[in-house]
Amino acid sequence: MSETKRALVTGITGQDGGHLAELLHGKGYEIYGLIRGQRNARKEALEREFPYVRMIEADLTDQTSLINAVLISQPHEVYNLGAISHVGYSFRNPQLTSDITAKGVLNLLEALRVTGQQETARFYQASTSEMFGGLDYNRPGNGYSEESLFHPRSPYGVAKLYAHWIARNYRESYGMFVATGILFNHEGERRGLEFVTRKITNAVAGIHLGLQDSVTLGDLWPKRDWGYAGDYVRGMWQMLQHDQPDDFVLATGETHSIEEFLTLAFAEIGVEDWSPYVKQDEAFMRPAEVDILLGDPGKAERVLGWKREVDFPALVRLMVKHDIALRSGEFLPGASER
Ligand code: NAP
Ligand code: F7E
Repeated sequence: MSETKRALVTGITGQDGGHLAELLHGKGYEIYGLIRGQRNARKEALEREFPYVRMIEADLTDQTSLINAVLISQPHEVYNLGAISHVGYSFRNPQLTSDITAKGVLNLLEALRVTGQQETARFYQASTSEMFGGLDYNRPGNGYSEESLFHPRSPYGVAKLYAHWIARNYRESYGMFVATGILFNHEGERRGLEFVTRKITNAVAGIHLGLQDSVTLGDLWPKRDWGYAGDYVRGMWQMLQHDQPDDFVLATGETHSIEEFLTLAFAEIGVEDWSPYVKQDEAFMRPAEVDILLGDPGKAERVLGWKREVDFPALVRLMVKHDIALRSGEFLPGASER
């Protein structure tokens, strides 16, 4: 009988962590999730939703706690999803971003190395399309690939580029099985309310239910390659099952503006002209913007057999429907616990 696989997941309380926990549980893994802070607001929700996840108190900035996490979990697979992941926040908190999103990766790789687990544990690093930056000169017509030039445009993007290269460096230096997934934007029911797609679908639901009048956003022209998070965590897992550690882009190969997202989201509640409901405020604009992101997932499709299942209209629809159902509960007693 084969040994049960053990996975250690950082960022288990985040969007991708939730989807990944479900996927790994379905595959029979023993799952260990990092939980930080002396009173993490998401801990109880996590315990309720994923009773099978074994939580380990640790923080990506605390080397000792990471060594402890590795010793407790003895992982076959490590998924490093933990990060300051909000681009706007990273401009306001650049040093914290670099401590967690950049150096935190080094801390985790070192925890594996000093505990002698670099040979048995396969490592997934959550890299990002924000490393490309979307400027004219490095923008290929058919989308960014694993070979494209990097030019990050935010403290987040810069921190992720360090993380990407230190992860690759451990693969080259110590022969570790380190895979990097260069993931384009992926969204869904678990997306944080601070990201534009969920901010919109949450507001559309609120407007539909008479709970709010409008939503205030930043720039509406930027374009993103938006996919569904459930499809993307499947790709992460596939990268760690492949016979060679490698770098893979996951994307849809389509790009859409925020205006297009607004149009589809409001259409779900029967509103054709969304302009009366959308305000703009400079507070939500960034010192440097990434104008357009478009990815080429050809390598992941060919080598891993990865394929996204949810397209752009289906993504918007599922998010609006989910938020209408969720916010309908605001009328009920106990709704403030949401
Ligand atoms: P998310 O929802 O923002 O989750 C981030 C996670 O990081 C949370 O669980 C958070 O825990 C954890 N974290 C923050 N600081 C930490 C620290 N000091 N120590 C340990 N954990 C810490 O992000 P996501 O959308 O799931 O994304 C997962 C990963 O993929 C991130 O690394 C992100 O940068 C990257 N990525 C995301 C996308 C996307 O479109 N979603 C695309 C490309 C790459 P708390 O609950 O304690 O705050
Ligand atoms: O912004 C614009 C904003 O914050 C998308 C992260 O998961 O994907 C994500 O980063 C666009 C930007 O995502 C608002 O200026 C307008 O042009 O939803 P976002 P992001 O910055 O693309 C990448 C791949 C990651 O790796 C990141 O971790 O929308 N925008 N108005 C707004 N954005 C926000 N958040 N809020 C607004 O009100």
